[in-house]
Amino acid sequence: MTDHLDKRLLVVSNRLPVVIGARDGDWTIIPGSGGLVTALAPVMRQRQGLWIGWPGCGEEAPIGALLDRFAEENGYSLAAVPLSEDEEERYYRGFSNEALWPLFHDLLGFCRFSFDNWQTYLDVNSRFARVVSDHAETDDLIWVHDYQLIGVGEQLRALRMHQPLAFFLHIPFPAADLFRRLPWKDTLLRSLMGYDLLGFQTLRDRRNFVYAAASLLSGVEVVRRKRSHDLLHFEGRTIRVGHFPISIDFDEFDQGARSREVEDAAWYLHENLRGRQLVLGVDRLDYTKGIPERFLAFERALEKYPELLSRVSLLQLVVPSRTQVPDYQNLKETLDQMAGRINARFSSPEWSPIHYVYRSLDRIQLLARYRTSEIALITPLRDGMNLVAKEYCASSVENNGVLILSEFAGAADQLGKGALLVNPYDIEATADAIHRAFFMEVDERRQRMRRMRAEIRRNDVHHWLQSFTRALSDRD
Ligand code: GDG
Repeated sequence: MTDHLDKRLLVVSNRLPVVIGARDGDWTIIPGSGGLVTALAPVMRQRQGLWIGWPGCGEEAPIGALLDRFAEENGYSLAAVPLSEDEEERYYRGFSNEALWPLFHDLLGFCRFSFDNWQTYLDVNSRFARVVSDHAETDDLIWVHDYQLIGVGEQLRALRMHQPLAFFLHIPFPAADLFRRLPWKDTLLRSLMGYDLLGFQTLRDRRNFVYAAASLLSGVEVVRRKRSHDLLHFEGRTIRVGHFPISIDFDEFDQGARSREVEDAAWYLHENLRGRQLVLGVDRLDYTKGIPERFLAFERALEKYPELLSRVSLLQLVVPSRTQVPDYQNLKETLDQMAGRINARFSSPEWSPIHYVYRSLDRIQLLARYRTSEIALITPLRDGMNLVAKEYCASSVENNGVLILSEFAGAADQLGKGALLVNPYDIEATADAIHRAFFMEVDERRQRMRRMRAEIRRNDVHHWLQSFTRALSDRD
């Protein structure tokens, strides 16, 4: 049996884990933030890994020199796959974000299926595969990430690469009946079957995929179903399919939230609240995150339970995202209007119900808000996992936060016993959950939060990484 745990890791993702910029005429390259970078960076360092992706900057940047500098400073290497503006438009904004993203989040109405975009998606996926084959060594473990790069595995096989090929999907996999609507469903399924290991976020995603593959692609045979994984046979190969819920570095959030800087920032926030409870929402600007529905539920709570007036505010942080895509621009306008309308309806001279902030906060300010908010309202219409929910719990160091969580977030599988689960389309029930959370006794808050924190501590991101890489070595 080969032990994949010692192999060099070659990670492939749409974006490299860096931010490249220019300051006062000097180019800078710094590690990006986000769960995946935090999770993978230590392992990449330990195994002198290689990360391949689009650098996210134009050709004017001295990319070679910047990547060398990054490798020296961070202990693992990067290789860039450049994209032209047209490719960025068609492969990334077009096919990935206007076809696969909404389809995989069950939002067929947002889908735009364009044959030209699909062709560019395939071309860019082959380009990624060629860069991988130029850099890969015989003993590498190749790990491709997410919906933008589904086709890379099959292309690598066509290039006769014999290394183990693994893929992890960060977003949900839809039910077969929905997936069937994709005009290129066969090719996409066949591409997924090009990997040796397929990882999904939840058991539901894994089942959706296995059912779609077995029912829509001829020649797929399910040879074993176990609790931990399924084995499929296709064209003489065996494909292992598992679910590996991604997580966060619990200790980092727990310790970060206890730090002096966060404590000071949290104290300052608290002083300004004058005894009011804070309900927190944190999301990338995205129509899958259910922000308009959340505003309506909060409005309904104020209408239905007047005892909440002046005693609770919703702080909604929205991080700008995909700003070039029209649906995202429309959503921004909708949110501006809704927040304005609700505030005009309920505000008093010393209180406004919704504080809507459209920008990214630094980590200390984010953790301070996690720590201070008595309630988190995280209600995506559909979400692969939702790391914000886990970050909120890990930062709730006084054990007294209440998490209201959508039952359609992958995180509901792990946090369902401690959170108040809601259907985000059910405005009435979400309003009731806000009321219940507001009046929840301290003992119940503590009991629920302790459960969730214990779960995240046990199943943290290091555990996720280990179980995924271990699954590649198992042969049963
Ligand atoms: C995709 C899937 C899956 C947010 N605001 C600020 C900020 N953030 C950080 C959070 C968190 C991240 O952004 C958002 O992660 P999510 O998991 O919630 O959502 P997606 O971006 O949609 O991620 C998702 C994930 O991939 C991993 O597999 O869970 O389902 O859609 O880490 O902390 N960070 C800072 N300032 C902010 O204002 N610094």
